[in-house]
Formats: sequence, structure tokens, C-alpha cells
Amino acid sequence: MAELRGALIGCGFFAVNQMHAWRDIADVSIVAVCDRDPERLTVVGDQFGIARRYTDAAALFAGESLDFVDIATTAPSHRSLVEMAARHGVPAICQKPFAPSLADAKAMVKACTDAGVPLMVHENFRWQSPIQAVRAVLDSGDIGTPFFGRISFRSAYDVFSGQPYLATGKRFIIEDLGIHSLDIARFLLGDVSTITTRTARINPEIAGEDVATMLMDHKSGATSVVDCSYATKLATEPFPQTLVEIDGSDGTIRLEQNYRLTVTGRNGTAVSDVSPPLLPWASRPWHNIQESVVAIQKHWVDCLANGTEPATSGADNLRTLALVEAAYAGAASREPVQLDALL
Ligand code: NAD
Ligand code: 89V
Repeated sequence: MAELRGALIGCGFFAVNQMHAWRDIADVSIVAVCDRDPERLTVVGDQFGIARRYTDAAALFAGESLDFVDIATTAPSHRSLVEMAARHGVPAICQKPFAPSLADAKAMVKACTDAGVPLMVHENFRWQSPIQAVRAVLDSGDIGTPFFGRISFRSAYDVFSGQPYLATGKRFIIEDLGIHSLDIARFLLGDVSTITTRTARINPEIAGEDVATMLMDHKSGATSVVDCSYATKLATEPFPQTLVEIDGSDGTIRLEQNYRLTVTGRNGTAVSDVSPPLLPWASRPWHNIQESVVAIQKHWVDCLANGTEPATSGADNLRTLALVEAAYAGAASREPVQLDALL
């Protein structure tokens, strides 16, 4: 396969992980970088030895011949950048949250569909190896048919020092972190018909909610609880681990702290360590997320090569973003929200 030529737009806090991951993947290279902030452009351009640099995305598309673009900016710019990629016929990866609103996200999917270009949302948490291990147990049939799930992320880690914008938005934990947990719930238990939500703000120094508890009816008949908090001080800080409980007709799955996986099924109980590897460029405690970045970007390259739709395509991610919208609406009204009405 000829090497794919990609460009990165947005050289901020998280994009550095994406750049490391591109270097780990065969048959792809990032040939140009873009950021409207010249300082970030210099930092990332110098760190990864990329000479072709742009402070304006329109100039990037005009000046480069690209096989794809990797958009790692924050949500307010996603729609205009994805639509720009579509106009230039360039396949696009877009970071989560896909868009500030479901209406914007639907327009972005339409623009790419109409232009015939692939679009993937960088929704990487389902690609974490512990979460993939849970999926593999479900696929094995060992616990039978799942009827209950809990996807839990509770922490007091200071995310605001690395990502200061997280402290200032009216929306916080559901839009930034819960979005990953909701996607994992879909990945493990399938699509959702109804969601009921309660939120709270415990940290007085931030603008948005930092605690959310969501109860969901899945179309399969299973029930799940998705709970997340950045106000939970534990004896051992678990950031950024997602803990999972699944009960099935024939057994149970428990993914507990320190990546301990316990499966009780038709053949008894097995305990294993599903810790993610520490990649050479990664650092604890982020290594779990960092490994998943390599996995999702590898998946993108495979999908481009094979002409297949990415697991977290724009169209798929509308269903995750709809859960975010429904959660905020339900938290405000304190009523259950039906998902199909939004899609
Ligand atoms: P950041 O603010 O550190 O970086 C964003 C960069 O984009 C900035 O350097 C900014 O100058 C640049 N930018 C913004 N608009 C632009 C435009 N129109 N053209 C060119 N450059 C532009 O933000 P971050 O913390 O790196 O987050 C970026 C995105 O990644 C967010 O959507 C965030 O939610 C997401 N994120 C995802 C994960 C994950 O695990 N998937 C983890 C952290 C952050
Ligand atoms: O994954 C994310 O989107 C990050 C963090 C884990 C800090 O919430 O913003």
C-alpha cells in the first residue's frame, strides 16, 4: 500500500498523543501540521520534525495534497473544519465531542456523505485494551445474555491543569468524559431507547457539572447505569480507569481497579490482569488512553485501506452524541428522555 499522507489540525494538549501514535503506525505519515496559535505550531512541528506548517486550515487544504486530515481542535471549530475537509474531498477524523450540538453533528455527517468522504470520530475509550477484553468475554458467550451493566468513572484527578477550558464551560463531565462512558455502554450493551439523568456540581470553582448518574434502557432489554464523577476522592486514585460490571444470564464480568478482570461463567471463575502496555512514549496514568489512541488510528488506516466504515464513524457517533444531548435535557427536566425522537 502507498503511504497515506495526513495532516494534523490542532496542535494542543492531546494532539501530541495522536502524533506519537501516527509515528507508531506503518504506511502513514503526517506531512503537515496546522494551528492558529503559532506557539503550539512551533512546539509540535519541532517535536515531530514536520516542516510544513500552517496557521490557517484553508491554506493547509489549498497547499497540500492529502489522503486524510486529523482534526484535534476543541468542539467549537469541528463543524467548519469537517465541512472544509468534505469540500476538498479529504477523509477526516474529528476529535470528540463531535460537535457542540446534535444538529451540527448531523450536518457534518451529511456533508461527508454527500462528498463521499469517510468520517470517523476519535472516540477512543472503547479501544482501550481492558474494554476490548470485556467485549471479547461478551462475544465468547461465557456469561450468557447480559441483562445489567454499570460503566463507572469516579475520580478526583486534576484535569483542569492540562485542559483549563474544562473548568469554564456550562457543560463539563457528561460532554467531556461521560461521552466516553456512554459510548462504552453502547459498545457493550447496544443502542439505547431511554435515558434518565441526575447531575451535580461539587467543585465550586468550575462552571459545569462534575457528577452525573445516568440510568439507561437498552434496546436489547438490558438496563445500565453510567456514573461519572471528578469529585470523588478515593484511597487509590483510579484516573483514568473505567470500571465495568456486567451481569448475564449465565455469569458476570467485573473490571475493577488496577485492570483486574474477573469473569464468572459457565466454566467457573477466572481472574486476569488486563493492564494496557506502557508504550515507549507514554506516561502513567495516561498510558491506558494513549494506547487506545494507537488502536483507533490503526483502525482508521485499516478502514481507509479496505474501504470499510470505521466503528466510530460520524454516523455511528450521532447515537453517542444524542445520549449526551438527552442526558442534559433529562437532567434539566428530571424526566426520562427517548432517544429515537432525537435521531
Ligand atoms: P487544546 O486547547 O489544548 O488544543 C486545541 C488546539 O487547537 C489549540 O492549540 C488551538 O489553538 C487549536 N485550534 C483551535 N481551533 C483551531 C482552528 N480553527 N484552526 C487551527 N487550530 C485551531 O485542547 P485539547 O485538550 O488538546 O483538546 C482537543 C480536543 O481533544 C477536544 O475536543 C477534547 O475533548 C479532545 N480530547 C480527547 C481526548 C481523548 O481521549 N479522546 C483526551 C483529551 C482531549
Ligand atoms: O478523554 C478526555 O476526553 C479527557 C479526560 C480523560 C481528561 O476527560 O478530556
